[in-house]
Amino acid sequence: MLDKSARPSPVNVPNDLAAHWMPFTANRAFKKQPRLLAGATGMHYITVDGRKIIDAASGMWCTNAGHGRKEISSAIAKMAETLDYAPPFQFGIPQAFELASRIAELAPDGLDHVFFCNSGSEAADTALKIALAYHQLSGQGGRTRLIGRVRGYHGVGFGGTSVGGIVGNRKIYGALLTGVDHLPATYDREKQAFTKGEPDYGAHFADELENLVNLHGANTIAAVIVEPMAGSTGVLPAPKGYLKRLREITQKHGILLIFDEVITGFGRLGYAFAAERYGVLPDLITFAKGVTNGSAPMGGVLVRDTIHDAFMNGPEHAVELTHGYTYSAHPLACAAGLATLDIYRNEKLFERARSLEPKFADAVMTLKGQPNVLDIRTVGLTAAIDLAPRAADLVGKRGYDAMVAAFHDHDLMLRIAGDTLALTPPLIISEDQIGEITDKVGKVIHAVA
Ligand code: PXG
Repeated sequence: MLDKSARPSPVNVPNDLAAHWMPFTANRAFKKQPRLLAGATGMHYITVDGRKIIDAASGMWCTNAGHGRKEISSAIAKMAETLDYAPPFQFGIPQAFELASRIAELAPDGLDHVFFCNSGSEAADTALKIALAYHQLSGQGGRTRLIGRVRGYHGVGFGGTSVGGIVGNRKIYGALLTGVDHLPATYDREKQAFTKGEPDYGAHFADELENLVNLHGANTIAAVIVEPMAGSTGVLPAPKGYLKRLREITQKHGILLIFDEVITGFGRLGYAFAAERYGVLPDLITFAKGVTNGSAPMGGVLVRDTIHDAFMNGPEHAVELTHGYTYSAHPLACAAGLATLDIYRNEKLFERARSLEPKFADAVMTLKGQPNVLDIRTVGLTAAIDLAPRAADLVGKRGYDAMVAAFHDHDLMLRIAGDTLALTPPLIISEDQIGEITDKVGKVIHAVA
């Protein structure tokens, strides 16, 4: 039963945590020892008890320009006062068109159209649906299979969950979509451990697509979706040449290639999109998170001209794509997005990430040799440290303990994926702060040894 009686409580501290069923959270453990945040500025969060916590996670891979950016909050406030909501179906706002053009300008040539939604999950499902619809319109309606990858994460919609390859996220949800298959993961610790950047070993993992084509028939496969760097599953950079090979094979067989850049978009790997870093042109790119610096929910799909144009037929009064959301291109998110892109451009944050990459990689690699460290991977301004599980039946416990110790005892915010610690700081990070985070992570690793 919820206790709804009024009780005096300190500012910002709720007196009952029961009602909020928290997402992707160990609810019972959290509610016994909460990690409550009250504010944020620059590289730091402020906890409800007034502690300053350095953010090594960009919130959740979102705040690439750092926290509390006044340019963004004022743009949101101004828009909220001017235009609270506008229907995105059959009506539009100038800011949506401007933002779409600005994003398309940042994307590789040829990806010139943007379909807006509100999250990475919606972006992944939207991209899969566009791929299916495109084939249907092109007289290839038999292409209905979708291929994801083991250890891939594409959000929590039924489409994204189905093509996703993280067992724990799938196994309690039944059959999911039919006609889905998966490429193998690109990680082999024996061959790749302690690599900075893209591993030399592993381009051949893309060849497995040929086997899936042989098994199912190319004319049944609509699309392949992969993250250029698998983030949620613990930072797995694409092996050298892997994405190019995937592009060659998909192209050869008329299969669309979707890059899920929800994490890698907007500077994380030193470029606007990872597609640019790897010199590979996919057919669709999904994005979210960094597009608004996390300040308002927004996601979207960048679509290649040829695909978009295939829809622009039929009677002009008719809807071309029967898909969209009440909050697609929401005014507040559009305002936030425009202000965010100004900051990225004016402060050259993507270039900054690129120039900091070697220093960041060197710093994090100094943790090699610390207790229980099995592997360290780095790419762009992102790194992961695999710790050994506490025991076979306690997988994830050491990682969880590390996150808790970091927050309560070391004023550090980390992300975890099982026993892997993920570091993905805002791109405004200073070299001193890289050192500070690395020192703190070292202490945390010792604390959970
Ligand atoms: N695709 C990718 C590649 C993602 O990383 C999503 C889709 C889904 O986005 P939404 O906005 O629906 O959550 C994501 C989300 C982590 C972590 O700690 C990563 C994500 C979300 C939460 C935590 O690694 N990625």
